[in-house]
Amino acid sequence: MDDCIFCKIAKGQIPCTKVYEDEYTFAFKDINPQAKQHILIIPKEHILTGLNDVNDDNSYIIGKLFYAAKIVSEMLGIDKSGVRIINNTGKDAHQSVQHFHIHVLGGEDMGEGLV
Ligand code: DGP
Repeated sequence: MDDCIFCKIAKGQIPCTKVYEDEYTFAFKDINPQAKQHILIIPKEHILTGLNDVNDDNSYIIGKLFYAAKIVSEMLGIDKSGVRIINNTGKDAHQSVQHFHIHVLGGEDMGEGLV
């Protein structure tokens, strides 16, 4: 996807604070952090836009993203204290970037609001 900001980040065409990458995933700090630690984890390839695109063939990528979230949480030392993982899909969730991503938040008590 030529005009996708997250594709450009994963390809190194737009600078970011990279935290981790493997064969399938790329993780970097959110530009507008909502917690002390706020990492975005994306598939390197633009396979999915949102949850509505997930199917039997591509659902393995969700597991890869969560596995990367576990590794990143350990790297940042927030795995023991707890993390919150969020995916925004669509208008009501205010998804702003149409390249599937999960938010990994932690490093502080995030309260009981929003699940
Ligand atoms: P969402 O609302 O789930 O689509 O969240 C998209 C997130 O992406 C939002 O928290 C801000 C972040 N973001 C948008 N553009 C950039 C960027 O250029 N660099 C970084 N690091 N994060 C970005």
